[in-house]
Parts: sequence; structure tokens; C-alpha cells
Amino acid sequence: MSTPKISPYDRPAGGWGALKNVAIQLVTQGIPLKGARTLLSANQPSGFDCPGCAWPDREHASTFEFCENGAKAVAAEATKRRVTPEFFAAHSVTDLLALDDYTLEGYGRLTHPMRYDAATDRYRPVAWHDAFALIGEHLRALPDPDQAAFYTSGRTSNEAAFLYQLFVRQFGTNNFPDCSNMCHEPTSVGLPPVVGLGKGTVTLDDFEHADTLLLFGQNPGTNHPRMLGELREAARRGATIVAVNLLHERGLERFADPQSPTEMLSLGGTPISAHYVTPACGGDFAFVKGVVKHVLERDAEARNNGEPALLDDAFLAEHTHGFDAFAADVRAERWDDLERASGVSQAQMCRIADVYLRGERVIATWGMGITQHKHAVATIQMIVNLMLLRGNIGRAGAGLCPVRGHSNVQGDRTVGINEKPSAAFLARLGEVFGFAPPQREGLSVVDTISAMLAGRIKVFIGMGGNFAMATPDTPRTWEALRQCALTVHIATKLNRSHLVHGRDALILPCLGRTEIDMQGGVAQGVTVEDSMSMVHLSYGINAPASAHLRSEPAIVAGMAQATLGRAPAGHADWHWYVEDYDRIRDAIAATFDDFADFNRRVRRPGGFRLDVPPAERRWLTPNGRANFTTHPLPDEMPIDSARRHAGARGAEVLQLATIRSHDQYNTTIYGLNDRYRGVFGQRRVVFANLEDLDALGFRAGERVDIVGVWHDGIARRADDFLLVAYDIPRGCVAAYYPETNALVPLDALADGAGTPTSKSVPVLLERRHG
Ligand SMILES: Nc1nc2c(c(=O)[nH]1)N[C@H]1C(S)=C(S)[C@@H](COP(=O)(O)OP(=O)(O)OC[C@H]3O[C@@H](n4cnc5c(=O)[nH]c(N)nc54)[C@H](O)[C@@H]3O)O[C@H]1N2
Ligand SMILES: Nc1nc2c(c(=O)[nH]1)N[C@H]1C(S)=C(S)[C@@H](COP(=O)(O)OP(=O)(O)OC[C@H]3O[C@@H](n4cnc5c(=O)[nH]c(N)nc54)[C@H](O)[C@@H]3O)O[C@H]1N2
Ligand SMILES: [Mo]
Repeated sequence: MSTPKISPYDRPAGGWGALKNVAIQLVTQGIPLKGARTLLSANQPSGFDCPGCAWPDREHASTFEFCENGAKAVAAEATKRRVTPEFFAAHSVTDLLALDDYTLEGYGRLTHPMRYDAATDRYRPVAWHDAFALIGEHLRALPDPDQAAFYTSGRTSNEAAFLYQLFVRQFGTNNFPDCSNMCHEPTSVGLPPVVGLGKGTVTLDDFEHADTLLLFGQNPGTNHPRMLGELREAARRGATIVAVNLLHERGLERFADPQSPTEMLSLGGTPISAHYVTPACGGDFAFVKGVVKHVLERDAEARNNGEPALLDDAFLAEHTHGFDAFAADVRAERWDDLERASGVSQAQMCRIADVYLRGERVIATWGMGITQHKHAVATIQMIVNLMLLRGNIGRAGAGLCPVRGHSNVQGDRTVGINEKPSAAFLARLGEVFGFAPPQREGLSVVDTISAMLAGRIKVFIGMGGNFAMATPDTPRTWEALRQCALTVHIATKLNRSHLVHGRDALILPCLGRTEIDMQGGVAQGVTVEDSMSMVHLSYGINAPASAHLRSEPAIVAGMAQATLGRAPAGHADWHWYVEDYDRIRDAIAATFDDFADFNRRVRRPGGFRLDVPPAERRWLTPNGRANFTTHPLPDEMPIDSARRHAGARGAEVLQLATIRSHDQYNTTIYGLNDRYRGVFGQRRVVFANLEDLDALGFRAGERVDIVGVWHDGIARRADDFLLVAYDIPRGCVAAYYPETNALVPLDALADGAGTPTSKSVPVLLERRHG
């Protein structure tokens, strides 16, 4: 472990540092050889889909694509370390709770199903059969199925997710809180009314043909490293890349591909972004609106001068609705209001508008810097407005690219993990499996926590993930989990959610994506859908971490059998589905037209792409058109009301963006460095603008507590952070999640989407005493 220091990083992203860090990870996990062999199977035709991010791979290319953080995800799963019954016997839950998240997951893979024993405050081994029976008893004892909630984290395969939702709906509820509630929900909510589908429209081929790329609020150098390969190719080809980000992220500036000998030897790397815009936290909405304003002004000018129009008139007329009202609203906006709300100058908005106008084929991407804000849905729809102006959706080299997080988060939603299912889907499910699915809308993540606090949720089952740490308002979430009668976690590794438990509690260890999944003597493959709607098969290659592990589908079948006693569609036993995953895929194909002939199509090299109608300019919106949406500048930003609530200290309130370091995967901490941001050996740092520090009377290097400011007056704090002077807009600070989740209020949500606003949390800094 490196000693804590702050030391600015001046090299390109990638490069030798990436290679060195993979080697370190393999050694740390005790698997220098097995790890290297495993890495060579990632995203290969007969190998497994990388359990890292959802960025697509080149048709499961036969060439090895190096990705530092994908390698860390693989190494973390293939680790030699084990959490055994002896480990649990030696450590009480209270003792384990005192350890940090890095240490907890560092203990390695879970090996046995375990049940909490209150008398000894320890987890003890339990037989699978007894664990399932306990779940069945608890679920059947509930007076109302809506008193149980079934969480999913986005690594779960389509097969496991489909079976899970079928079980839960047969049980009788739509309570499917999902990690995407905290992630791209504003995308899933914002896109359908405007383009008819809540997913991206582009493919990797479009990246090859784009001449302009607008990258909003995402950090691919860390979170989607393989995307840097596409950006590098685009930049070398002469495409113009615009980064819009709160921070100057190294991966958006320069990248050295570890597979390029010249870049590795010259140490220089390829410059990525030609333009870099740093709006204030949450300023993107006003920024994009300003860009649109200048596009409209330039178009009007051109028309006045008798030059060709700059808007795509034919596209607007044939394909869109609402342009006139939208344009009138934007024209009426004043530049000084747009500047104030975005933190970007008029000159810069105009410059980016001119870049957009020069582009013939434009792609817009976005990540958590856009979705985790109060005005996320409006911002995404404003990006769509901008793209529609010149017909930049539904043709080669152009389109929308929300960059998803977990490797199958998009697929889980596609196959039915959805707390607000459509009536059509429920009707079809009921028809295919011969039952009456529950019609009542279910609970999202934040709704689930509130319902637990109110005593309305008694049983919590988590299919992967780390609910106790990934969710907002940590102390209240813990209180909520602890009042449950039963908490169950299906997991690969120990995490804090297993320790913040209900009166009864189970940890059920499962196979990971990299492991061989044998059923009925045959190795099974599972399927996943990437961020570009490509579905493909994934086969594990390593021996399971323990002989006692079960696959996620097998665990679902066990829970379902013990709870419901019989399987749907005339099968006596849920395990029938698990004997051969083709049977689950047939069930998926019977439920979704999009998956017709699933088993055959998914065995084609590279799999297949699900239907993406807006990519062909088919708009499945109520009016059959792509819709412009009008959104006024918000009267008040969350920071403004927080300032009022802070009273005399109102002027000191800052907006905190909670972000990922380079050495973490969500709540899984791989290491304590954030190399590209110059942070080593520590995570409790807060990045702040030097002028803000001066104005507030702080110095870089001091330690501070971060204190929340919110209308409910509840004390929220995260203590003991090192102040780091950083190139960040004034009024904004940034720090890592999950340590800062205690500061995110449970009711600070994106309008219309319920996503916690983890990128704009109003806070005060306080000097630490003593
Ligand atoms: N290695 C690794 N890979 C991952 C993950 C991981 O934790 N580690 N997580 C996975 C998951 S689930 C997801 S969702 C994705 C997340 O991938 P990202 O979307 O890249 O997630 P974040 O690190 O949260 O940060 C987003 C970026 O938004 C910027 N930002 C913050 N506020 C604003 C703002 O108001 N405006 C703008 N324009 N920018 C802003 C930050 O500076 C940061 O660069 O990655 C996935 N891949
Ligand atoms: N403040 C703040 N909060 C955030 C965010 C933020 O940017 N800021 N980001 C949000 C986002 S985008 C997301 S997606 C969520 C993530 O929320 P989650 O998906 O709940 O969290 P993870 O940390 O990805 O879950 C890690 C755990 O998953 C388990 N696991 C790993 N692989 C497998 C597997 O193959 N099967 C099973 N069953 N279990 C497995 C391991 O036990 C591991 O401990 O967090 C959200 N929370
Ligand atoms: Mo995510």
C-alpha cells in the first residue's frame, strides 16, 4: 500500500502506469498466472463478458483488448483469497463492521451459505435447503407480497434476472428496486417520450464514422477505459472531441494506448479533447440550452443572408414535433441568465455551438455527471433537442450514447427488472406463464428505504450489489435495513450490506461471471446486453471459487421453489429451467418479440442487436414523432434553497459531487490510489477550488469535516477529509463515493426519475478540532 500523498499526474491516461497496476493487482489477489490467463479470455469469442463496465467490445474480437480497470474487475473475482465458515467463526459481525470497505472485500470470495446467529453475533454455515426454506417461510408469512423488496445490481445475467422477476411476480409484487434507479434512470425516463426508447441509438460503427463527439459528465479513463480506444481512433482520424466535465479528467485530455508501441515509447499519447468545458455542478442544462440558442441564431443569420439553412429542415418537418414552441422558448432566454446558471461564458457556449454546426455526424454521450442531478431528465432532453436540430439521430455516425455502468444493467431492465412495468409486458408475461401478474407499481431504491423506515417492507432480498453502501443517507438506510425481519444477499464477496442486517439474515454465495457454470453435466453460458443493445453469450473459464457455490439462476430457482412450491407453465419444479439455460432463453423469447429465436441468434459470432427503432428513425412515441421538449431555466437550484436553510452561513454552502476514484468499482475498493487525479494511499480527500479555500479561510492540506445542509435539518456528516486544492469551478467540491453517501439526503432526487442527486449535494466544510 502506498503512503498517503498528493502528487499531480502529468502523463497521459493509460500508458505504463496501466500495465504496472494490472500486474500489482494480480499479485495482490495472489493470482499472477491464473489471472493473466483469465484476462486473455475476457471478451473473447468463447470466453466471458468482462464483468467490468457495459461498454461494448468489438464483436468479441479475437484480439486482446487491454483494459486496466476491466483487469481489476476480473482479478477481484478470480482472487485466491477466501471468506470461509472459519473466518466467520473468528469474527463477530460487530467486529467486522468496524473494518473499512476496502478491507472487507479484500478478504476474498465467499465460500458457503451462511445464516446470522444473534446469540453469538456471528454468521454460521447453513445448508442451501434450509436457507431456501427460511426464505420461503418468511415470504409466505407476509400478509401482503408488497411487504418484500427484491433488489438487483447490474451484473446479473439476463437468465438470472428473467427468472428472478418471474418468481417475484408470481409471488405477487413489482417491488424491484434496481441499481439503475441510482444511475441511468433519468435516461430511461427522459428518452422514451422524445425518441421512443430509453436506450442509446449508436453502435461502435457509428463511433468510427462520427466527425464530432460531445462527451457530457463521464470519466471514461477510469470508468469505461475501452471507450478511450474509440476516442483515440476518432481523434487520430481528425474528429473533433468536446469534453464537458466538472473536472479536467486526464483520460479526456490525453491517452497512451498500452497496445501501441509508438505511444508507449514516446510517452506522449494522443490528445483527446480539442475543447474542454467545465460548467458549474449541474450547469449542463443551461449550457446546452445556450449552445442551442447560438445554433438557432446562426441558422437565422444564414437564412437572412440567403445562405443554406443550418438546421435539417427536411428532418424537422418529416420526423419531429414541437420545434416552434421549443425554438421560441430558447430564443427568449437571456444570455446572462444562461451564463449564470451554467457557469460557462456566452463566448464558450457560442464556440461549442460552432463546433456542433461544423459537424456533419455528431454523437453525444453522457454519464453520471448528467444523470445524478435534480434537473437530469430536462438536461438529457435538452441534449436530444440539440441533436434533433440537425438530424443527428438515426443516421450513420450520429446519435445518442448514454454510457451505462454495470455490465448487464441494461439487459436486466430489458428482461423485466422494472418496478414500473408496462401493462403490455405484464399482460404478455401473464399469458405466457398462465398467471395474473401484480398490477400495482412497485418501489424504487429510495422508495424501498422509505418504506422500510415506515415498517412497510419486512423482507429484503439483494441479487448482488451493496445496498447498504451504494444508497443515499447511510445512517437512515442502515436503520431501515435493520428493522427488516429478513435480509438476504446473493453475493460473490463480503460487503457491508451483509453486516447491516435484519433480525434473520442470509448470505448466499454465487458463481461469478468468470467461473464455469455446470448444470446437468454441461457448462452453461449466460447472456448480457451491453450499452449499445448488443446481446451475447458469456462462458466462465475458471473453476468455481468453492464447491458450495450455486449459480444465480439456481439460487433463484431454489428461492422460488421453496416459496411457491410449483413452477409456471406446467413444470413441477423451478429447477427444470436451470438444468439447461436454453430453457430460460426460450422463456425469454416467448415473452419478448425482440428475443425471437434467441438461442439460435445469440450463438452467432458476436451475438445480435436488439431492435433500436430510433436508430432507423422509427419513433415509438405516442405521436409517432421525435419530440422537442421545452424546459425553462429552473427558478431555483438545490443550492439556492440550501443557502436559505444554512442561514448566516448561506454564502459558504458548496455543491459536492460524489465521484469514483480510479481504484474502485462502485462500493468495491481495489486500492487507495486515484492516479490520474494525483491522489495516493488514501480516499478521504475533498477537491476544492483554491479561491474558495482562501475565501473560507482554509488551507490545502488541512483536515475538515463535511456537513450536509438540507431543509429537514437532519444532521448529516462525513468526517475527516484532507483538503486538496484542485482545478474545479468555484462553489463546487468533489469527493469519493461511497464514503460521502451519508451526506446525500434521501429525498434529494432527480425530478421525475427518483435518482439521488449525488452530483450536487449542498455541504459546508468545517475545520476539524483536536
Ligand atoms: N473502474 C470502474 N468502472 C466503472 C465503475 C466504477 O466504479 N469503476 N462504475 C460503473 C458504473 S455503475 C457506472 S454508472 C459508470 C459511471 O461512470 P461515470 O459516469 O464516469 O461516473 P462518475 O465517476 O461518478 O463521474 C462522472 C463524471 O462526471 C463529472 N461531473 C460531476 N458533476 C458534473 C456536472 O455537474 N456536470 C458535468 N458535465 N460533469 C460532472 C465528474 O467530474 C466525473 O468525471 O461506470 C461504470 N464503470
Ligand atoms: N454518492 C453516490 N452514490 C452512488 C453513486 C454515485 O456516483 N455517488 N453511483 C450509483 C450507481 S451509478 C450505481 S450503479 C450504484 C451501484 O450499486 P450496487 O450495484 O449495489 O453496488 P456495487 O458496489 O456494484 O456492488 C458490489 C457487490 O456486488 C457483489 N457482486 C459482484 N459480482 C457479483 C455477481 O456476479 N453476482 C452477485 N450476485 N453479486 C456480485 C459483490 O458482493 C460486491 O460486494 O451505486 C450508486 N450510488
Ligand atoms: Mo451505475
